[in-house]
Amino acid sequence: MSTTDSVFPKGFLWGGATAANQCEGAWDVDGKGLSVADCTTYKPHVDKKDYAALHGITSEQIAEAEESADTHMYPKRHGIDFYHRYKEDIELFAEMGFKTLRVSIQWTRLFPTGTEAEPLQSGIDFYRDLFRTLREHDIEPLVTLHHYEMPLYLANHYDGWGKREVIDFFLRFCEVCFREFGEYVTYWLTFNEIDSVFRHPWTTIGVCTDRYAPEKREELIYQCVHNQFVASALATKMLHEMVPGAQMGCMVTRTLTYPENCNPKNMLLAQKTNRDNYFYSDVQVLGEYPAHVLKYWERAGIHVEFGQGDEAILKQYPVDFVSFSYYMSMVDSIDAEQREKVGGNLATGVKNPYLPVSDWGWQVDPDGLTYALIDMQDRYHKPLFIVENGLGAYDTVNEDGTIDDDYRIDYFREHIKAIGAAIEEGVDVMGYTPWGCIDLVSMSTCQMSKRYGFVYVDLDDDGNGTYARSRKKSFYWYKKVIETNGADL
Ligand code: BGP
Repeated sequence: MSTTDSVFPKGFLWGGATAANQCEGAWDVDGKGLSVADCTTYKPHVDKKDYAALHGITSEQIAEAEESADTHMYPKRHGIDFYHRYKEDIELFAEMGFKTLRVSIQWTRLFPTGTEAEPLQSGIDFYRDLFRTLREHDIEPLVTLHHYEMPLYLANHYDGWGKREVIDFFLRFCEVCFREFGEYVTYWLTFNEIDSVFRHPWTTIGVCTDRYAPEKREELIYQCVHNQFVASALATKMLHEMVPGAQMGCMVTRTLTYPENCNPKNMLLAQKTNRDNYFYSDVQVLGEYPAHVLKYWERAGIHVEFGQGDEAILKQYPVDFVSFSYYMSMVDSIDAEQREKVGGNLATGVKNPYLPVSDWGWQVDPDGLTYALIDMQDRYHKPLFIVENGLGAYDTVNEDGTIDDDYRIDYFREHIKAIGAAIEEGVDVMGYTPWGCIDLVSMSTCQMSKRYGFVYVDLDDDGNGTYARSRKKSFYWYKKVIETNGADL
């Protein structure tokens, strides 16, 4: 098969996605400060108390982590040591033919507490070299500015993203990024999965829910989100001013929800869930709050502080493109109580009888990706970028060191076909970066054994292993997919 048989546009950005806090390791070197990610747990299956910390860490635990930052409070501290091995890893990505690599910048490598007036040179040097190396391999960096990596200091002293000052701290960080890395980076993303705030308030916005009275929590979370919306718009403005030609995208989780059946009550329920999911991209793309959210705040007595001119800022500086993660679809039912559930570690819901589930209970649904793409195109009329998708699975290493991950190949084949189907319907898709293209530490479970990669990393859940990299069967398969621009699946 040749590229001429492909439905994918020329220049389609095939690649892979990572996040710094899940792969870099080197959590305390060269002056780096602690981030919220450094204070979740490494071994949730061993220590239940720590596992609870993932969903709202207590202030005592934070204090403990700040002082000692040792033993059980360090999930992603070691990562896969990408910080020291990125050159070797980029060689492997280049061998697969990657056109792009999604990485993130740890705020705490540049500003250890987030509040310093000047950035650390060590952080600048590291990321400059990372981006330069990518460019030397003809790999376009796709850079997330904020991927669950808020400085711990800000989380502790500013109610996470709750205080307005955090916007200025973030913009100072952005300014350094655009100035220092702008010559290498064209595509930027502001906040990873900005809609995850209620699922993981600690991870996303540094809000330790235990600290606040229940009736205040929701209001605070919305305040954080609003501050992030404003920060996102101002970062977009700044990027356009500082780096001509560069583009900013938002990043949301697209969790498509189906009604259980054609009962109009279920239709309404699913519509509400989908609308709530769209809220975050609606504001960043359309530049205004949807009426249903404002109405809800009114009903619930939620008061969110808007700065003077915030509405105009949101309207004037929408993002250039829409990026999203897509892993699964969900089902809504008014009879949910009586239905069988799928117990994902990220989201739980009613089981869809038509879909298989992954080892972690995520419902695998390639057609849902076609649906999501078409739906988003109709809603936003902007280019779309799938910046996360993939199958977390247990891999087995054969005696000769090979890994036959045919299940992963099957997963990707079906999802790439699904993207092709949307393209044939006229959807403008910029690229596709499967999540965890090299095995890395899981965000939700902090396990290494939940593997997504084309590249295997010899490391187990307890941190044992050589860190050696090896090519899985899917590595060769994906290489061929890229070579033929998606024609040979
Ligand atoms: C997304 C996050 C990633 C990533 C991925 C897979 O929600 O943006 O950081 O980890 O999910 O999730 P997990 O690692 O929990 O399997």
